[in-house]
Amino acid sequence: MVEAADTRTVGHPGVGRVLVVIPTYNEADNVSRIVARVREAAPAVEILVADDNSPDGTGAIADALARTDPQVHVLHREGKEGLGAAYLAGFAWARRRGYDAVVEMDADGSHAPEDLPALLDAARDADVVIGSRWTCGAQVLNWPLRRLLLSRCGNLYARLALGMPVADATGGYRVYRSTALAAIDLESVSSQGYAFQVELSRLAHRAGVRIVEVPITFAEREHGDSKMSPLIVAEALWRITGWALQDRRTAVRRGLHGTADGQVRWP
Ligand SMILES: Nc1nc2c(ncn2[C@@H]2O[C@H](COP(=O)(O)OP(=O)(O)OP(=O)(O)O)[C@@H](O)[C@H]2O)c(=O)[nH]1
Ligand SMILES: [Mg+2]
Repeated sequence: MVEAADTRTVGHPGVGRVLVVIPTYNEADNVSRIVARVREAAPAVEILVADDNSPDGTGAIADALARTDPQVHVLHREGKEGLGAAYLAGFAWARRRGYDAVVEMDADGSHAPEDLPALLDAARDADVVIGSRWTCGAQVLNWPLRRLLLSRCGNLYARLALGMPVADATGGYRVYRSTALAAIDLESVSSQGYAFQVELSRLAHRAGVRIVEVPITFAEREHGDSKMSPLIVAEALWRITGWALQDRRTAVRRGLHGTADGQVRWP
């Protein structure tokens, strides 16, 4: 029998030691379930629950899980600062401890841990793997029409405005290898909600790292409340527009030529 410590050292073949960062805010109904599913689906990975002092006691539930499982860790943060800040703290935690790859995963079950082995397999030949809802073979279950439209339109806008060949730039189920995290200037990242995922996609694309998309089965959350708000959508819209304008200004200054489709190719 392989001891837990040995399994942790081995990690995922061809990728190395993997830390799944799960940000939580009021996910008491979900946190035990998602941790158990990850442990079952990918026994060699470790988990970091990054909790923003959830009033519903999610942090204490995560602590109890960590006490009985050496592959589960908890990062307690002082208060709610948004998804982006929680992920940045999780990335820093992972880098200090020398993990070879970090996974982003929601706590609400929308990102199926059963898809994780396929994402990690793809990471053998990529620096960033995006679990994509909008790639051939993906499935989106039980999402209302308005959420489907929001995601499709938001991704279309991000792709055209930023010239990124990424179908699901807002998706939050991802693998970042340490090579990608080292190439991206994480200090410069300031967005919070969906914009955080778009900003990291943009920075990864501009850093020239290898990005691949793998189809996933995405499902609407079954328990707990969404933290999505009109403010998060608005943040994504104004930030994407701001980056697009900034890219064009930079391109003009450097004498780069836009392409026929109005996009800018980075050298
Ligand atoms: N630590 C931390 N986690 C957060 C914060 N806001 C959201 N989260 C977590 O981020 C993940 C995604 O949030 P969701 O509310 O599911 O947002 P969403 O998936 O865009 O929206 P839905 O599709 O409606 O579920 C969940 O695990 C949340 O608990 C925050 O401010 N701090
Ligand atoms: Mg969700």
